[in-house]
Amino acid sequence: EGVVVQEYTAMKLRVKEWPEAAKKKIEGKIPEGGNVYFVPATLRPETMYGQNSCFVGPGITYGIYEVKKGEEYYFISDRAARNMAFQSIFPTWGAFPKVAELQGSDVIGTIVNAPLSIHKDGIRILPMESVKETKGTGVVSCVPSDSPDDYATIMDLAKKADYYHIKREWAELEILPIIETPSYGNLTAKFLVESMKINSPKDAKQLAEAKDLAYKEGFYKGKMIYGEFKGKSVEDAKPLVRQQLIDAGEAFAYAE
Ligand code: A2H
Repeated sequence: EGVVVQEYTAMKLRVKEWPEAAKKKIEGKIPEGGNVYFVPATLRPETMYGQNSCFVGPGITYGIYEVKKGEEYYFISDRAARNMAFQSIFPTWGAFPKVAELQGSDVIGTIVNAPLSIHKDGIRILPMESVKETKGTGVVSCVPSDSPDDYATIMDLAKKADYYHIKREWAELEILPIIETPSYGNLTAKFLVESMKINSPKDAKQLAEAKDLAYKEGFYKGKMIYGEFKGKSVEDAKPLVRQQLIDAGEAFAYAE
């Protein structure tokens, strides 16, 4: 990746309800009243209205790290924790206090509260095989309107719910249009996945191409059709949504 620095927006998705497998592993490790947050890293904060779930890699090892003693904990990859330790995100420079260790597969089905999402009762943590351990926080927000990877994954999860050990209704959700583009309409990811005949989240090469097209069209030609910045260009809305989330304490800057 060389010298390019990615400026992510790290979102804070507060846990409302753990599944049994996760409960066993965190028992006695998070004090009464302590909040755990899943922290997806995104380059598209302006799409966060459309979060309908959040992905982890089922085979990836994650940690829960203490950010504010007894109060605030982050669920992220160990690699992300090491980076965050040097970005003044944890209380002590260079230290990353790990209080629990879990596999992605342990947390499938967790219900979290996602800032800005239209799903006010919460969204589910779901598995995504293509999550890379080496990027971001290892946690990815699912926005199927604008991310071809997310769209292909959520379709596959709904189709093969039993295989993935999830309930079909966790993945079979309405897709909210957020951004209008001249070439791909208001559901860019769906348009590209269908027109490029991408059949599976494993079509990595085609998905990379679709992701590139979606990103460029969205950023340079997209217009917001949902949310507080409706009517503005994506280019103008992006930093505004980001700042609003950060000011509200619902996100923070994370670079790598
Ligand atoms: B983006 P870049 Cl709507 N493994 O957020 C796989 N993908 C990851 C990841 C990981 N460990 N960490 C982050 N990502 C995804 C939203 C979004 C994103 C939309 C459209 C495009 C898009 C909702 N998912 O990304 O390789 C995250 O998905 C396309 C650029 O660092 C993050 O932003 O350039 C993006 O990839 C970061 O990708």
